[in-house]
Amino acid sequence: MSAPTSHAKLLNWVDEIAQMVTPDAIQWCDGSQGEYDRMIQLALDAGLATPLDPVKRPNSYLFRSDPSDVARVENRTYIASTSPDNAGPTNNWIDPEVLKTTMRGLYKGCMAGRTLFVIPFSMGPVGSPIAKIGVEITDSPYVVANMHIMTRVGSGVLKVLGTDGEFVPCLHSVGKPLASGEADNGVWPCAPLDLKYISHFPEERMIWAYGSGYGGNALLGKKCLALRIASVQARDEGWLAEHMLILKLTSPQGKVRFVAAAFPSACGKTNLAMLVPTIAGWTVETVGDDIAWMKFGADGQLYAINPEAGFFGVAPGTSMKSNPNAMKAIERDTIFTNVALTSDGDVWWEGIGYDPPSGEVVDWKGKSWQRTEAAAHANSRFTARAKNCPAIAAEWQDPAGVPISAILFGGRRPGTIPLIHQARSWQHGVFLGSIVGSEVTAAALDVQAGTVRRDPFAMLPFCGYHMGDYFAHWLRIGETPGAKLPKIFCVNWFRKGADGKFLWPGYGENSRVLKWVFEQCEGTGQSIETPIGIMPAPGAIDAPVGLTNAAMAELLDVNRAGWLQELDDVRTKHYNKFGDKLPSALVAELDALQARLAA
Ligand code: SAT
Ligand code: MN
Repeated sequence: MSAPTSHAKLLNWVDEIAQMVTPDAIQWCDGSQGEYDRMIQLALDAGLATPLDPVKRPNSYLFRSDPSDVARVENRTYIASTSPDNAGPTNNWIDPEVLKTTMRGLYKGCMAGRTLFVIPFSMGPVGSPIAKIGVEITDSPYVVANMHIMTRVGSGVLKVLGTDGEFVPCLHSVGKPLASGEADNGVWPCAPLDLKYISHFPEERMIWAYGSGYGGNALLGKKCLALRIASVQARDEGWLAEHMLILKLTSPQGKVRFVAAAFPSACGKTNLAMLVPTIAGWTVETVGDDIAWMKFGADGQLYAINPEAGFFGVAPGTSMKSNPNAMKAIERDTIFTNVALTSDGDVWWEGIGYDPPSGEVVDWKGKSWQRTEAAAHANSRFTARAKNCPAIAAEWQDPAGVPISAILFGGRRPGTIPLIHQARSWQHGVFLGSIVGSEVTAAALDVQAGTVRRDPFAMLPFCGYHMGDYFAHWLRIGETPGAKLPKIFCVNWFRKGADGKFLWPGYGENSRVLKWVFEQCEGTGQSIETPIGIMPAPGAIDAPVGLTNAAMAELLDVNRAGWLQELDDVRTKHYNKFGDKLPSALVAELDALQARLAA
């Protein structure tokens, strides 16, 4: 098939890669429905996909990955900048030339027996001035189909690229060449863990991934381009590329505020973005559930776009109670990965809100489920189209973005961190973002789930440069002349009581907290000053039905001893890592907070 572009740099790159990886065929993707269907057919033929019941779950498919290839692999994720100082202490640095030599060795002949797909994609509406174009080369039809949902793929993108437009080259291979006559035959193709590489070359704006077919390791527009590479571009160009959902909050009076919120992977961003308020008259609509690109508008406000076109959401725990909008978004046209299959040809997972129908349940490993282990993998996912979500906001594709009034930071914290507190200033807010901690979830393969780790701005696995410089960049953004900055808040839905149970019901009840955020933006909120920042005055947040006054007080308690311990941990185990790249303004915030707590 001849190439549908005359973009010389792109053609040369595809040529050069093809010579290295020696595919059987090359196919340029056009993003059409026919192409999507052909990708699914290839996966069905290879025994890698199962069609779901066409009445219960129209146009939807289940994939089961290899049990070794179920999540991002942080210790195989590299930032290959020329100097280790550009990657910083929180990234795995490797010399770009050394890495290229190693990876060229792996890529050599790696697409034998397979088709090389070229996927031109846009992060953000095609042609929008804030969108960025990437081109992914992959040998995985699963990746092509997922990219169709998660990004804007196709000929329109090539048109925008023209003959010399800028694009981020993204090379991906599952790392499993096929011998002549060999087929996948139901075995998810990937390479062993120690041969997997998720590599970023920030200075060249280039991505090379090898050996994994899963999620953020393989859908290179998402974490690799829209966060790791884009964060470097944002630093250089004066904007923000963040791991944040974007939601539209409308008051009973019809006043609209947009809120962005950063939480680590698998901490409920999708649920918050699609929340159904329990308080009368309020609505939440979704602009994005994972990534926000924010730039200043002429009026000095920060405007955010969601660069994605779909949701790659965590399945377990998603139910009509926790997230009815997600449940509706996945009713059709959805790819499920590593969930369980029921006897009536539908999907099932832990926390879906009902028992599976009688008959055999096939677990995520493809075995008859014996009920001794989870039926769905903890990081099993749905890939769903944003346009199928009933809560999608009218503005979700607005190329101008939406003006952000408030930014929330949060994580899973069983103790110390209250339900909500507000930063006293932008600088204090940057400090709060820089010290976010969260219990580790199943979204990454190689970190111990359950322990609390610092995850500044929820960007620990996604910042493409030195985290100390990233903090400085956030501080600089706050000094932009004429800026009308969003207010910054910290939230914690996950505080536990002495009995080990969650104190706060979460989900739709989080609307009570959003209402206070809205009121603070309007200047009508009732608040008090505390040593840790601004907090709701007693009674300013209505307690959900059934929540005792004592529980509410505990949720909003300033635990001085806990905070002092927290700050000691920040000083000695977190901030100390950044050396002279740690902005002195943040140390000043730490000292001042400690002094206020000790007073
Ligand atoms: O990185 S993924 O896209 O696989 C999901 C996540 O960790 O948020
Ligand atoms: Mn994420």
